[in-house]
Formats: sequence, C-alpha cells, structure tokens
Amino acid sequence: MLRSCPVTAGPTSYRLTQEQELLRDAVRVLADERIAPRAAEIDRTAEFPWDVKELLAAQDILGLPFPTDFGGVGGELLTVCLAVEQISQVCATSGLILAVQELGALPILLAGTDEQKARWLPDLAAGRTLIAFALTESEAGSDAAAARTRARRDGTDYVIDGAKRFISQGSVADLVTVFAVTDDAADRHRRLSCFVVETKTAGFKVERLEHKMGIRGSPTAELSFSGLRVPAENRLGGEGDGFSIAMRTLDRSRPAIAAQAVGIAQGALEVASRHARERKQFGKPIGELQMVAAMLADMDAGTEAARQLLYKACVEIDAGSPQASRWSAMCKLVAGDTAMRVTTDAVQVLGGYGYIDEFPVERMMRDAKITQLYEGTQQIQRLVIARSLLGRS
Ligand code: COS
Repeated sequence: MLRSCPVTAGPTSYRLTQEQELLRDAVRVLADERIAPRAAEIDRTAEFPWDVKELLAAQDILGLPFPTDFGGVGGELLTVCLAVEQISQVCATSGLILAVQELGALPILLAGTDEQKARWLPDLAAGRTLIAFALTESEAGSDAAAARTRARRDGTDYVIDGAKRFISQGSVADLVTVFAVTDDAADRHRRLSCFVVETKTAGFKVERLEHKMGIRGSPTAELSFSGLRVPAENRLGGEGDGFSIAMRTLDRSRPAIAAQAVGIAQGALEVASRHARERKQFGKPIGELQMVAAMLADMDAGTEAARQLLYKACVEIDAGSPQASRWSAMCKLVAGDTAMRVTTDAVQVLGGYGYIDEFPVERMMRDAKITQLYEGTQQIQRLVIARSLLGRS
C-alpha cells in the first residue's frame, strides 16, 4: 500500500551530548542568578535590557547560532534552543534577544556569500552588533509574499522605500535583513529580494514602538525606509530569491520560538508547583487536593511532550530533513499552545495570587500569548503541516 503520510527522515532518536547538558545547566544558573532578578522590572519598565544583552554577549551565548569559522561557538539549532529555553524560563524578553539574533542573521547564514558572512557575522557572534528581521508589513502578515516595500536598482545601489511593522528589536538593531520587491511583474513568489540594511544609513527611521501585552522589554518597532541606499553587495542571494530565503529562515527560526514557549511553560509550572506545596487551605497544602494535583500533572506532561518534540525537530532540521518545514511548524504549534495552556493553569493554581504581579505567572501568561502569534500564527503552522501531509492545492 502506498504511504500517504510524511516519512520521518534523518535520525530517529537523540540524546543530549555532555557538552549540551553542560551548556544547558550553565545557562540555567546564569538565568537564575543574573536574569531572573531583573525580569519583573524589565516587564514593568518595558525597556530593552541592555545589561542582559551584554551578559549574553560576554558569556558567548549570542555566539551560539554562528559557526566557528565566523567567530561563533557552534551553529547547532538544538544548542541555540536549549539556551533560549533556559533563559525564557525566567524572562521571555531576555530569551528573545538570542532568538532574534538568530532570526535576523539566518538570511546571511543561509544565502550570504563567504565575503558577506565574513563582513557581518563575527560582530553578530560577539554581540557587538544586533540584527533584526524585517519581513512583515501592515498589509502583509501571514501573506508574506504580499509585501510592498520596494528596492529599485540605481547603478551599483538599490534604493529602498516602504515600511515594515511588528519588527522585534527593530529599534535597537544595528543591522536589519529587509525583504523588498525588486520586480513587481514577477510571479508573486519571485518579486522579493533580501537586503542587509545598516540602521545608521540615511533614510532609515524608527517610526514608533508598539505598546504590548507581553514580552514588554523587547521593542517591537515600525520601521520606515525613505530613499535608503544600499550597495548591491548587501543583497543576499539573487534578485527574486527573497521569498524562498524568508521561508527557509522561518523553517530554522520557529524552533527558537518553540523553545521560548517551552521555557515559559516550565517557568510557570515551577512557580505553580512551589505554590501548591506551600499554600495551605482546608488544613493541607493545596497540592494535596486532587483537582490541583491533576492540573499540575497535566501541565508537567504537556510541557515535557512539547520539549521532546522541539528537541527532535531540532535534530531533524540540523540533519537536513526534507520535512524541515513540517518539524518546525509542528514544534512551534505544540509548544505555543502548551505555553498558553500551562501559564493559564498556573494562574488558576495560584488563584487570586496568580492575577497580581506579586508572582510572575501573570507575566508569563501575557508573554506566552505571543508564541501563538509571531513567526507565523498557529493557523499558519497548521497550514504548513497540512500542506506537507496533503500537498498543495
Ligand atoms: N522553503 C523553501 N521554499 C519554500 C518554502 C520553504 N519552507 N515554503 C514555500 N516555499 C516555496 C514554494 O516551494 C513555492 O515555490 P514555487 O513557486 O517554485 O513552487 C513558493 O515558495 C510559494 O510557496 P507557497 O505557495 O506555499 O506560498 P504561499 O504564498 O501560499 O505562502 C505560507 C505560504 C502561508 C506558509 C507563507 O506565506 C508563510 O509562512 N506565511 C507566514 C509568514 C510569517 O511567518 N510571518 C511572520 C514573520 S516573522 S515575525
């Protein structure tokens, strides 16, 4: 009988290496000792935590997405995700600093020439510069191919005009990978090209920052480009390659959002478990009440299932699975929904205490929501998975 479902390719099992376990534990300690005490304030002030960025740079954590040839310390997806998970367990905004550094740089990693890599990656790997990823526009969100920002060829330059919206860390980045239309007449998936824009270039402007429900320390910017000139050497790949570069980037970047989600869920589970042991009602810790115990058990099982799917997806993607889009979409879908459910239940376990900012679970619940929205909504993840299962219609 003909198989109708995707066959799992690449390694079928994995185990964290000793190095990965050491890294995970070291990042965990750093997050607990240095980042956790800052998390509530970062959320309250909604200011980008430059001190945390410096800490991640000094500890070589921002170098994790980059190969050693270009000044990084690895480039393995699983390792990046382990670090994002541990940091997000205490502060989702801080976890996003690493995830966005990877997201913004992926177009260079995937489509850059060796010269382009040598030009930009060592500073990014050292955390001397930050990078953002600018695909989304006000009228082109899920339908990324509908972008309208233009890049017109002018001699040895391109001139970019247009605007991008919802750009994570767009206002603090030194570089932005920008997707712009170079050929309006081309097929809708061949219209876009990708450029590395230096944000100090004339014509680049941060129009405004969004006021958000969660990940409040991570600035989400609206950017505009007005007659902004970039040399043709800043184009990644060929003209018309932009949509493909964006999709291949998202295949590799969505797992880091899944890692952020798993971290948030684990953080909330830990607060709820501690509370269930300490809080007494009816003469005993509430964790001994079966209804509360069952909630905690479901939260734990769900978080672990999301984590295992994430790690497996990372290994498959790193092994070059032809099903990379499917793995990437599946882990983000499952982890994002798990984070939302687990944090909501954590608030429930804490009762009234969960609803006030004396405990971190209300922040975690607000932070969890974004993982169901960005880098493709959960509906887009389902679309990607269904297309992989059923083919395109
Ligand atoms: N890798 C490489 N190529 C890909 C690809 C991938 N993961 N996904 C699609 N493509 C290619 C297809 O092969 C197709 O090529 P051909 O025209 O040569 O056949 C082309 O791109 C168009 O693909 P498709 O028809 O699937 O494109 P759609 O316009 O239907 O869009 C979705 C597909 C919806 C999946 C895509 O637009 C998407 O991911 N949207 C969400 C965007 C997003 O996540 N935004 C958040 C930004 S970051 S915060």
